[in-house]
Amino acid sequence: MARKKIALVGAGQIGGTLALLAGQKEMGDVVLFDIAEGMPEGKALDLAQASPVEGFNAKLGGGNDYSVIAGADVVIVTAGVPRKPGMSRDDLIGINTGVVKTVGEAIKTYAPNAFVIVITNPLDVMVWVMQQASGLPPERVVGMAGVLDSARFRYFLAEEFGVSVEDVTAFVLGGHGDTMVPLVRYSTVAGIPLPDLVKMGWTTQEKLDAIVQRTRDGGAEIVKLLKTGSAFYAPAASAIVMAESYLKDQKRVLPCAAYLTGQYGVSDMYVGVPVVLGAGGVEKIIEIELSAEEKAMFDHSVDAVKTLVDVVKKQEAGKA
Ligand code: A3D
Repeated sequence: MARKKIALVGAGQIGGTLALLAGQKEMGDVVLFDIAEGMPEGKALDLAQASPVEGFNAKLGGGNDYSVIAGADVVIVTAGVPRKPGMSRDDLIGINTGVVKTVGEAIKTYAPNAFVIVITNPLDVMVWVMQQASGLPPERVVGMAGVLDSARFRYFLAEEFGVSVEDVTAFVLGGHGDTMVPLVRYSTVAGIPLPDLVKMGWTTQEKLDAIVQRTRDGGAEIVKLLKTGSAFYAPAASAIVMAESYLKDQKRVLPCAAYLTGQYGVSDMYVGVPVVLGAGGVEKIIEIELSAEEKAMFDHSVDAVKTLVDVVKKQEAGKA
């Protein structure tokens, strides 16, 4: 059986880490595309030279011509610019919309059968732009944010409770940004919901509220420390889990930015919701019942995404 092909569009901090992880996990052959001359080839060669040491079999290559992504089974998109300290994700919309549109058109030409995972910010809008530009069916175009946001939540909770990260599950809904909605009643330590753990005296409501806020600000905390860019190890690991679920038809239940057609009262937009990811891409969108307070937070988050989608629509109308 031929190896799968994973194309990484954008070979920067996240793209390079994606290539390493995809190689180490033997998910398939990897190609890196970037506009920076020599850089994707350089990273591919460096990683290929790590393969005998690490003991993985994967062909790695790269280039500045979109034809390198031809026939890819999975395309992960990080092309664009990341945040600098003091910038919000939304500040990136002007530059990154044009970049993602170009990438979408290239995917339409060279890899129309791929499963596409978008990481470029502002996430929920960029994945919408990608679907429009590529014309791929919405179930094969998703955005990575929820896996990362819930991983941050899980890590902070595991630290607070002094337990393994593996035994903490977390549930995050809504857009990727300051309005994301961490759902505490669906987040657990070994199946025990967080509100019960407060009742049991394992933590306090104040501490839990602080962790929720730290999760919302998780990206900004890292931007502030790094000074020259944004997080890349955990974002790459999160997208790899999504790619693996698709390639191996694992049917994992993961929070992803998915195209909604009426679920949660939202239409024609990408927002973070739990989905089943398998060989068919987004095979099912899981719609849970929200309390009035949760629904209000979710709607606020959706409004924030909608405002940005409208900005893009206006930009495009201005160009027409
Ligand atoms: P960085 O290391 O700058 O890599 C981006 C790469 O894109 C660079 O190598 C650029 O040369 C390349 N690039 C720029 N324009 C184009 C183009 N037109 N075509 C192809 N490649 C191009 O950034 P990064 O890897 O740290 O981050 C990439 C993106 O991910 C940014 O938009 C971040 O904001 C975003 N990000 C999202 C999350 C989410 O959770 C959604 C988390 C972290 C970062």
